Amino acid sequence: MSSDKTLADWEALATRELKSPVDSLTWETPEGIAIKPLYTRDDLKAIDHLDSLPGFAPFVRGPRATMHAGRPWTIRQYAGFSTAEASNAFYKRNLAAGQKGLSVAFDLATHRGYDSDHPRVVGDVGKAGVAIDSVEDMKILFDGIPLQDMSVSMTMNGAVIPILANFIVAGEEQGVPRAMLSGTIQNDILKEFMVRNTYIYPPQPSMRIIADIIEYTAREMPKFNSISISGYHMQEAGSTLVQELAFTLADGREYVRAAIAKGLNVDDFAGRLSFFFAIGMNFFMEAAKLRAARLLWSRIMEEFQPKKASSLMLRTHCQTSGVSLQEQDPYNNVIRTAYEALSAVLGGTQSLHTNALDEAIALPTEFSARIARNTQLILQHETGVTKVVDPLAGSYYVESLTDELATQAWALIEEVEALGGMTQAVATGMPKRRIEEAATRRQAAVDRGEEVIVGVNKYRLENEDTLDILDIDNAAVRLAQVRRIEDTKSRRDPTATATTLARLTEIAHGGQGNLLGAAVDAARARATVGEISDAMRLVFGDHSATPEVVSDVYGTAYDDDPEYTTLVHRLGDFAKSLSVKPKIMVAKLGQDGHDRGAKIIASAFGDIGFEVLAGPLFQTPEEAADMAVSNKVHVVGMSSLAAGHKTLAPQLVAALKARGASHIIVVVGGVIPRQDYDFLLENGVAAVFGPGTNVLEAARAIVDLMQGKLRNQ
Ligand code: MLC
Ligand code: 5AD
Repeated sequence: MSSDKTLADWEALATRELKSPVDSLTWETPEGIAIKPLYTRDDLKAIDHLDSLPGFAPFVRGPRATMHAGRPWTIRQYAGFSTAEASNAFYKRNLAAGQKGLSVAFDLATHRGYDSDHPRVVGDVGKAGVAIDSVEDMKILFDGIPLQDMSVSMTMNGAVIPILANFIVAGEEQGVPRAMLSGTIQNDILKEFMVRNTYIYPPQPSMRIIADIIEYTAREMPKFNSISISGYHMQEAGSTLVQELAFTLADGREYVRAAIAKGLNVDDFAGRLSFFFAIGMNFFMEAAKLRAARLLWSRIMEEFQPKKASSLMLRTHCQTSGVSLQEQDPYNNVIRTAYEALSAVLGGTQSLHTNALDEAIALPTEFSARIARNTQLILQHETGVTKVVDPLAGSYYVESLTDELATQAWALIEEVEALGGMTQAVATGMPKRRIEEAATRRQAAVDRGEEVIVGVNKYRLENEDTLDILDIDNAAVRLAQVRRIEDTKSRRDPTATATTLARLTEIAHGGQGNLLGAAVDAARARATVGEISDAMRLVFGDHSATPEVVSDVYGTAYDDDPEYTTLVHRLGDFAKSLSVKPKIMVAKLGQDGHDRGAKIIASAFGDIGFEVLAGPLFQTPEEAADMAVSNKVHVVGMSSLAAGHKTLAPQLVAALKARGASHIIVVVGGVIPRQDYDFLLENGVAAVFGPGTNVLEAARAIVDLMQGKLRNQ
């Protein structure tokens, strides 16, 4: 029966039901998209992608004709910790239990091109991922895993040349020629400068490295995806979905231009570009985002006039959102991850990682990894979602969202173009600033309870059980790695190592040849990751960034909130009594580049009335102590998200003491398991602020500490 009711009839009925105008139900998302309570056929009128079919450009409905019905997405869990031996055993168990593809997480020392015996990485070895120093480690990592059959993703951007070279040689020594290797290397440096921060060299040589890798893989490794253009980390850093979409696709366009500038034909490499997005809690919007991404990418690629349809195709990996997961009531994370996974699947992902429930505090354990993996296995085998292609197509709401996201992202992509493309835009700091503003705004919304997080700012438990978590003995891993480095160096032919490294430096200088090609020779000659990185450092130098802090975002969100105002006044009075503004240094130690938390704290504390000194990334404890002392700060807030806190915080306390500066209060914030609080407090740390901390409460606690301590002096 067709209805004779009109939209006006519905509006009248809805207004009566609501007892206020229907517009009051419109939800403004962080993207600035107005979500109406009802979508109808009318909303589809202006949308022109509705008739497209899966497998055909512009691929809104998916890159493959049969999508998950023909082949389900790859269950690809990102993992790696401590040594190559331990990670290899973990991979084998996961594969036996239903995982389909591998995805390697390297430790931060490796990311930044340092061998495990380097003094700057004492707190980082084996912590956030597996330590890899040479081919010998890489061979152990894949021992018993046939590389001709297994697709391997490697998340590596800074030390991408030595790591890919080591992988190629490990394959070779397993008897698998490089042409048969399948997998993906992340190799996406632009987002590192924006959000993830595991860069080594400045932007220009970094872009050259990418072009060299695309060239090498296009010629020699036809089954290997040369890049994984990543928006994931932008969302983790606090971006909106429009920003994630726009900046990622703009990055992709920049890489295509770099490869073409190197003389490559677009059809020779475009089919092996791949993407990577985060999937957060805005369920329909996230699925729509993947559809919009495919639509826009094919539009961007049309500009390069490819002949092959596959050159227009966006294929992507997705990971459920780490930042959406919480320390409090952690089993809720299983539920969040399951919704996010379903959204990624409905959006048509090719490959998926589901986060573990202990995400907010540690790396997965055997148990949490099993639940995370089973979340995908159950989706694939029990729910029927794989049986049909793009089931959300035709939904008034999802199609409207797809269109709206595409329109908004396109406008931002045009803004980037007007700045001269993404490399230029990154140099102006625009994308990073926009993301940091969005992150700070979001934090204020959570702190104010406007955005509900169950178990954190609403329905919080009175007592939390402690969770068993993975704890890595960083010192033992480091010792084992140092021994293997010594052993590898003692067995190699020093002339071959030196010659191949010199050749790499020469190519970096502008000599003929491909950086990756030369690095493969060096890796074969057992040059280490650090040595290969240094051979290029000699020419390229190190990139260093001065941290910028956004202001007036957090404070503005509080407007004239009484609690906020009270704190601001209290701080003001305290400043008068001290005759200076209370001064806090926000420090990032070791190779941990995750700076979302540090940036939010710096920005919010500045608004509240602290004088904030933002330390640079990658300081040693001694460097941070020097900076704190010479700037006469009252407090050092160390932000730790990569598990180095147990090594680095006591070192910072000791370094301050050695400089006669024990009066400086040390607090630690970030991903700190409850199990570690006592250890830190016993080792000179005055307070610990774990995940889910309300920024205003942290500020209040720090003022308490300062007033207590400084009054007594
Ligand atoms: C797929 N195939 C089909 C099909 N679907 N064939 C017939 N019918 C269908 N319906 C074919 C494909 O063409 C392909 O073959 C093969 O099956 C595999 O499918 P795929 O879709 O290409 O999947 P996969 O191999 O898993 O590749 C997915 C990818 C890739 C293209 C997105 O780049 C990838 O795996 N990325 C993972 C990235 C990742 O794990 N990153 C972790 C980041 S963690 P052929 O021959 O065409 O190849 C991180 C965190 C941090 O970054 O910060 O540390
Ligand atoms: N093992 C498993 N997952 C990891 N992540 C980061 N490092 C590891 C690791 N070694 C995941 C977390 C994090 C995201 C960047 O990747 O989910 O949020």
